[in-house]
Amino acid sequence: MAKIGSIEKTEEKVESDLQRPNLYKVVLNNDDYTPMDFVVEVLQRFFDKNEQQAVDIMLAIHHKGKGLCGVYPFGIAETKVLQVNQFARENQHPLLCSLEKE
Ligand code: NFA
Repeated sequence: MAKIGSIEKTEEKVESDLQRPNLYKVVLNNDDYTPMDFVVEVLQRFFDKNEQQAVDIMLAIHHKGKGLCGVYPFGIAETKVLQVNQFARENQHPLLCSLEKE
């Protein structure tokens, strides 16, 4: 058993942690009020999508309720969620960005 901080882990778990960082899905959720153009802008600005990719993802969210924007290690995923939700609030839109464990 290896001890990291105060948490005990098996050697196998320590190895797998090193090989594969903990990945999180960043998703956008549909709502009835955020303009489609604003969602497309968010996808281009924060998730490096081109216009066609952004439109496709926005329409998938609009029709299915939510959609995958990207998969990132925890720290980056958390930052994207905070930045997108702040940007939406600054522009008075209810758009919600959230995290899901991979
Ligand atoms: N459903 C929103 C509309 O009809 C558009 C939207 C798409 C909002 C994706 C949030 C996410 N204006």
